Amino acid sequence: MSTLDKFSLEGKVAFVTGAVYGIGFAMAKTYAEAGAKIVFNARSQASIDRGLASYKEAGIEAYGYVCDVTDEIAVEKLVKQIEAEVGTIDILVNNAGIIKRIPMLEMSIDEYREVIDIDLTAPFIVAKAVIPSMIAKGGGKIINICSMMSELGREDVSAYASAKGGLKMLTKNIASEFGSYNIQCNGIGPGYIATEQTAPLRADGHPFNNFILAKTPANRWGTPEDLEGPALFLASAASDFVNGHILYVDGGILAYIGKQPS
Ligand code: NAP
Ligand code: GCO
Repeated sequence: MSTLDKFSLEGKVAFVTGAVYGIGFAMAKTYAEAGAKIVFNARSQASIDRGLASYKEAGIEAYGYVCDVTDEIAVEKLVKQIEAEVGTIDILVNNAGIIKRIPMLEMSIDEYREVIDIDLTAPFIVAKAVIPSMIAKGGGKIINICSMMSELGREDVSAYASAKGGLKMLTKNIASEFGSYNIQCNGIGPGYIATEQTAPLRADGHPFNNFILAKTPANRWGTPEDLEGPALFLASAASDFVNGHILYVDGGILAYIGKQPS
């Protein structure tokens, strides 16, 4: 197989959770361009319909299912439904996620638990449902969407940072426990990406906007498209000996102390 052929996903089934828009949609679109069948889920039929329309507009015939990733029974049923209707899942991307920006002393335990449930427990639930068939098939790829907050803290994101830090270690543990079954589990750690999730931080004149530009050597917010190449690499045979790695796609944020005062 030539090196470029290793990036092909022909004949593969890719399940990208929460891939209605944003980062997940960009990754799924790339996987489709590489030949994969695309499966995604969301919490409402309205979101599914929105996603299906977007995929259709991009010329992609995706499969969308209503399923809350925190519901273990529903996830187990969904995986069996996908296997029956689409095929065994070769590539799982745990993309679905939320953030709550609340000062820790003001955050309720229910708010904390909601973030942990979606951003950390759900990737465990979905991976646990998918791995047995990957083992039976002879291997697979699992990609967990981590964050700058897998490495760094900041005010008001205690639940999110706890979840994304844990997701980094869940990634390494899945890599350790299932590497012998030819399953590679890696993470992608996006920097600050312009999506609906970060829209509040990019509002006109929001001080955080200038803060992030000063913390990013690339001096710009990332776009979901910046994640397409790294996502294809980790989903393809090109990364068959990469396992337990968190690939940060951050424009250099983690390497940079920040723009020095002029
Ligand atoms: P987004 O635009 O807010 O999209 C999040 C997606 O997740 C939506 O489609 C949402 O669908 C879905 N979702 C949320 N909770 C769900 C649940 N319980 N069950 C099923 N689907 C659920 O987010 P994004 O910015 O693209 O981020 C995607 C991932 O990247 C997240 O894990 C996020 O933490 C991570 N990330 C984002 C950035 C960034 O700067 N944007 C940086 C690093 C990491 P519905 O709400 O319609 O159900
Ligand atoms: C925030 C942002 C970040 C990004 C991302 C950075 O409030 O700090 O939402 O958390 O979403 O996770 O990698």
